[in-house]
Amino acid sequence: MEYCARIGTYLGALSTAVALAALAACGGPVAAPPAEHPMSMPAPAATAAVQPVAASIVTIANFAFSPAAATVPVGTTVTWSNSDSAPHDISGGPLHSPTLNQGQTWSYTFSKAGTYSYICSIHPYMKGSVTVT
Ligand SMILES: [Cu+2]
Repeated sequence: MEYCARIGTYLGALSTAVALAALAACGGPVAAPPAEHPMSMPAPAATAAVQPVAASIVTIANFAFSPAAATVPVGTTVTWSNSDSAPHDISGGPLHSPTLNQGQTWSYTFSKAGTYSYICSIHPYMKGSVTVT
């Protein structure tokens, strides 16, 4: 097992998955993975952070809000504009727009700081947020 232990040490610098695979191949007990292994793999797309964009106009196009994460100062009126031929709305928390057809807009004035998450209730996979600071 000395060989295997040495291999494990060398592989410690590599990804946890590779190190564990090598150790498992030796037939020995599999060590617990390190608590942290920074940069070992890219973040999954599902949890990738959306970069907030300072914007008071949110365009709805191709079944997505753009920017998906907008930031505005308190007191800003944000306007959503639907460019799609499909109808969309803005729904979440205090945000309750009517259905917007192509070319229609809807505005909401944010008077309190906070993060406001919303969806299109017609297409709930469409997600957006406005962070008011
Ligand atoms: Cu929609």
